[in-house]
Amino acid sequence: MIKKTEKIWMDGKFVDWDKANVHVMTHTLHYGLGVFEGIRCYETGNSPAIFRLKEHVERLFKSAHIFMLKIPYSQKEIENAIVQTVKINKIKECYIRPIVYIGYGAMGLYPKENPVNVAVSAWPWGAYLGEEGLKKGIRVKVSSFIRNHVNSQMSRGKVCGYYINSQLAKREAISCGYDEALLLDTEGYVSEGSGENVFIVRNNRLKTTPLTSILEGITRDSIMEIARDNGIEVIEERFTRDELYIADEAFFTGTAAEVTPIREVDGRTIGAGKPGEITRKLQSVFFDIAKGRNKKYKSWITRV
Ligand code: PPE
Repeated sequence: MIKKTEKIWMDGKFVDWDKANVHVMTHTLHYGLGVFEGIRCYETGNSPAIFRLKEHVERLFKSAHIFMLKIPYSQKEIENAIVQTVKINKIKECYIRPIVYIGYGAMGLYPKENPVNVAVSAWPWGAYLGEEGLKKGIRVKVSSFIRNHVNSQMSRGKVCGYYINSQLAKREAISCGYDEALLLDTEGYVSEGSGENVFIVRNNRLKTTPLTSILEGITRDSIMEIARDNGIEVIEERFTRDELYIADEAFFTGTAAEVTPIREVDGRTIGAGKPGEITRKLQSVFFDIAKGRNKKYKSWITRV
């Protein structure tokens, strides 16, 4: 169950958590067109800090632009709403979920007059794939469901309806005894997890899927920059599932998943079956930055 906090920002006002309701005829609930973000805030010792706030809000607006949703606020106003939501709830570490949705009005697929509503909630959310997964690695299944074609699931957007495909994949993986699903693209190359980007390490080189059929992950971007700064070569290149099977190391990245090592894929052990050296290094630098312990990347965090 979600851990409740006190207030949720809805269209410019703070509302009690239990009263933050929408009408059952809310358009997005029926048709799935809404855009959202997932952002994390970490305790830094003297204040909570939001990780890459500006980039997340920018992506929210880009998602809305692709789907022709007009957000009735500026990016600055949404950034501010997010900071205030963390502040008012007095939480130190949390996950933040801004959502832009088509509200109550007409039904049907062309809701010209319906309002575009915005809400921001924040609540404590621990390790997405479990504490143990974060430490020891998880078991992944290549899904029988493919990631939707890029001309339907346009990958620069983070859109509510996209996640029905992710849920099919996730349910299948779990019903088969795995922790998470990995989807292939329409041409059979590795694309992304149900809610994560994927990386492999082979011969000390880091490889990740290019931005053709995946969400432009902000954690992915952060990890690539951290790797390069640490002298690790990074390439963005398509790869197949068997290259993943023979990788020395593999891991998922995402706001919720953070940096989660992968120790097994489709019954094949990855590397030594435990988090590899490069994965552990990148994971540790990532948490140091997010938790305000690495001054070099202080522009990535917004103190609350
Ligand atoms: N791919 C997908 C499909 C995806 O949903 C996410 C984030 C990523 C890649 C990584 O993106 P980024 O967070 O910017 O590094 N998934 C979000 C939703 C998770 C959920 O279950 O809800 C997240 O991690 O917040």
